[in-house]
Amino acid sequence: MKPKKKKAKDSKSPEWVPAAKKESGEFTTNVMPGVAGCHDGLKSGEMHETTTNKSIKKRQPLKTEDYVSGILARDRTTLARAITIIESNSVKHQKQAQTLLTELMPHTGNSIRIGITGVPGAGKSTLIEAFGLYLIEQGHSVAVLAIDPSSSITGGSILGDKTRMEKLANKPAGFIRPSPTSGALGGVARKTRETMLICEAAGFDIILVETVGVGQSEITVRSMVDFFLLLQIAGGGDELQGIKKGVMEIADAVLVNKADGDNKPKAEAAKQDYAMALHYMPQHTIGWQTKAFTCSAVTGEGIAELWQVIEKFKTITRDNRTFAARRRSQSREWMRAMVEEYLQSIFYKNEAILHALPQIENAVMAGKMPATTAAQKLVDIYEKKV
Ligand SMILES: Nc1nc2c(ncn2[C@@H]2O[C@H](COP(=O)(O)OP(=O)(O)OP(=O)(O)O)[C@@H](O)[C@H]2O)c(=O)[nH]1
Ligand SMILES: [Mg+2]
Repeated sequence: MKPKKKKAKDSKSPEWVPAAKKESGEFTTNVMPGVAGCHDGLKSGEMHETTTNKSIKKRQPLKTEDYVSGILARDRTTLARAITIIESNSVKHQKQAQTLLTELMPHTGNSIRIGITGVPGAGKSTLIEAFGLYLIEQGHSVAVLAIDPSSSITGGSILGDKTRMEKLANKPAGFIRPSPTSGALGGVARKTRETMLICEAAGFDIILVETVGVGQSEITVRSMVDFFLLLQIAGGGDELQGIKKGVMEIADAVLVNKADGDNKPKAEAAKQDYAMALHYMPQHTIGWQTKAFTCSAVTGEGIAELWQVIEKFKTITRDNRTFAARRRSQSREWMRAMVEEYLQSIFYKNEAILHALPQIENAVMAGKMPATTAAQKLVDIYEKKV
């Protein structure tokens, strides 16, 4: 027999109970008073950290001086938050980012900036992880940034890279920041350049910038690094992949990856082909002859040699002053590119231009007005000459 249910002390009967059960009070349903505090029995003041309003509150933005001191103290959280400010499109954040960069300028520049490009699947991320870990072992600190034109559309390789470079990401001397995801290449490039500067201020002495080899992004990365590495693979059907696109002409080294296992002889043969092709190409960096090498990002063979090549490059270009001269001209070109971008954006937002543009454009497209005349007309409208 079931034990009789005792009526709970503070319970009340429901509004209706069967008459027969009313007296005994053994009806199964009783109305209980609400739980004081939380469902887990804690008083309301003792709730878990994760459920308090405090934790879902927006993080307070830091003052510029706090960003500066945090970055100079090599605090990664502050660094990551500062990058978020740099990547933000809000006018307020952009202003703060510029003040921050100005403050940090004296602490930037003490690194070697290395660009790495190659067709999708060439092994860039795998190489960066192996190379980054090697460099950390040698006592360096390594920041990895990416300019990935495909990620803004698919978001795909961001996730991939984070898992592919897991070991490097977990090292205190390693820092990985995926490509900023919004905007045109110009905008992404600005953010990556500025991120590079604050990583330098945070003490990273080696900056690796990865880009997937799909055209314009390679030129963009070349324009922000000291050393440009083209990663190739053998047996991709098109042995001399870089030649057609002219990427080899802007490279400081060509590295044939995946030189391991059965693929080793093929990789060696590809290296010879590249060496031959490079022989006929003009020097890209004064005093430096671009050469071809092989490596395996998986076995690690050739990784130490790659660093030797880069160190040699650094010594030669520092001695002949190409290193500093290139950085100076890169800064000037960058500034000019920013001016162009800004002027273009205010031009096309101008009301008079917005008004006149469709008609003039149609006339050009219909072959009724020469493009040069049309451009001049638009500029005259902008300058209020007509
Ligand atoms: N055998 C061999 N496989 C490699 C080597 N390096 C990379 N791989 C493999 O090649 C594939 C692509 O490598 P990733 O490092 O993702 O190539 P990626 O160039 O970064 O590719 P995207 O970011 O998509 O452009 C992966 O499956 C790697 O494991 C290598 O040296 N040897
Ligand atoms: Mg990759």
